[in-house]
Amino acid sequence: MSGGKKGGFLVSSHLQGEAVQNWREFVTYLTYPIKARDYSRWPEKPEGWRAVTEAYSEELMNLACKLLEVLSEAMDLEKEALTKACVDMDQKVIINFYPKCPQPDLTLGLRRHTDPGTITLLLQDQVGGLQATRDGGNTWVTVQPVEGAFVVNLGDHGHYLSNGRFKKADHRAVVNSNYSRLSIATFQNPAPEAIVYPLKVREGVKPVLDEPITFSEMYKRKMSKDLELARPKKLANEKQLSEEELKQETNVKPKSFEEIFT
Ligand SMILES: O=C(O)CCC(=O)C(=O)O
Repeated sequence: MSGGKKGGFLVSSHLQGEAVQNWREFVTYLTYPIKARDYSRWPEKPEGWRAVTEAYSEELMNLACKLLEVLSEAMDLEKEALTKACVDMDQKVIINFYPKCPQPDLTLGLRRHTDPGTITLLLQDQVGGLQATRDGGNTWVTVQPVEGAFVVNLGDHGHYLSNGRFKKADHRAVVNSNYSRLSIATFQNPAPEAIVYPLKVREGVKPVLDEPITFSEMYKRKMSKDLELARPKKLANEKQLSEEELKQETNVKPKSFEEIFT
């Protein structure tokens, strides 16, 4: 099994040029649409892993569809509104392993981020390390693990569809020096060509987006914004650059949706 564009085993997942690297190893693979599955990138061991994974993915796809129905109703929309807005829902799984770390204060398991998709179902072990913030990262609340329970995070897509009424989960993972930690994140995403725009805009309220865009375009913009934020920090640390030099050095072309996301 190898790393690569459509999944596989990877160590850390920092953005190109980012100063802080994530203290994690992970396996990632696409599970939906079924035709996109690339079994050559799925682990061969332990025996039975593939069958269990397929069953797990199907159960989580069903659960996600139910949750989207509930969310649609909470947004005063018809039950099928969110699933329809996803066109044909994609699913991607990441199994995160955070080894115990001798100096946890100097790193993060996974840097602060929001998930790009509609919702994420996260299963975490009993070690704990998931944290969320509501004030832009000034304070962090630990999401205590509950045995057998999923954490459901709203992603950017869900946030935009609700016109910002429902907030995207701004989160990160910290590590500790005593225990390694495992989590499984199942990302429920719209199809790349799905249109991202609020499904209902209340009277007198401004839409959170200027225009409808595709999910693939939304993702590209998100990645290029993240790159912009990450690179200057790293460059400024490495060398004393003038503002003009910094601008030129940070003018990197963002990768396409297909390059990054699949
Ligand atoms: O491990 C965690 O608790 C968070 C995982 C996560 O946010 C991710 O995989 O995107």
